[in-house]
Amino acid sequence: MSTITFFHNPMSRGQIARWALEEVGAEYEVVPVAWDAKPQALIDVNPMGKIPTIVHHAADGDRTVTEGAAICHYLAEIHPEAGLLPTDREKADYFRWLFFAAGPVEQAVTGKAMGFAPTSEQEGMAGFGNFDRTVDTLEWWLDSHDYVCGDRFTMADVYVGSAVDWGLMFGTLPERPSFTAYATRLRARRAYRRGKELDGMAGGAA
Ligand SMILES: N[C@@H](CCC(=O)N[C@@H](CS)C(=O)NCC(=O)O)C(=O)O
Repeated sequence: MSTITFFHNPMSRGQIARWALEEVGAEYEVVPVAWDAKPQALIDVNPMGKIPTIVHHAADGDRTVTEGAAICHYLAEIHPEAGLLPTDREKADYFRWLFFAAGPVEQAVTGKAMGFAPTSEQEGMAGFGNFDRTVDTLEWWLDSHDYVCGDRFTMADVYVGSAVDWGLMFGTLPERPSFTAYATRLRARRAYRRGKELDGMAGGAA
């Protein structure tokens, strides 16, 4: 049995986990998930039935991880040799932007794509404030940082970078020079390209 079981559908956020798995050189087995016939083994470990979901077959038992951002960080933790964990100095930036992408960016982009926007009275309660505030804040950071933690690629870039990459590809994020430059740097990575090839997405469509 492989060390990791990866429940996956290439037309999904599963691509984020695929890229992370390739970055750390994990040994994993893919269980394909059709939306209209989800395997019971997926539902048993994740009643949400969502992708990505991984099960790590550790020496002391199985460990399930869901949520793309958590999977990225977990993989960096169990593969420290890949060098994608933050140093002490980098931790603040790493966790700040990893959670910013999983929270405000995800909410802002999903809301906009589905036609929801908070009124000005609701903005204080909405974690992302509004779409423009969230996007401008991400741009503010990437204007002066090549990667989330500065000049070095870390696992946070797989998740934050996927948000930017997908946003530009689907037009759910506006074109900004720092977004385009960041996505270009990430798309040149060997593990990114390998993941897209394995998912049959090497042409760029997600
Ligand atoms: N909060 C999850 C979201 C995962 C998610 O929504 N995945 C979608 C595909 S992109 C899914 O599995 N949809 C199938 C369904 O909801 O039945 C994460 O961050 O990983």
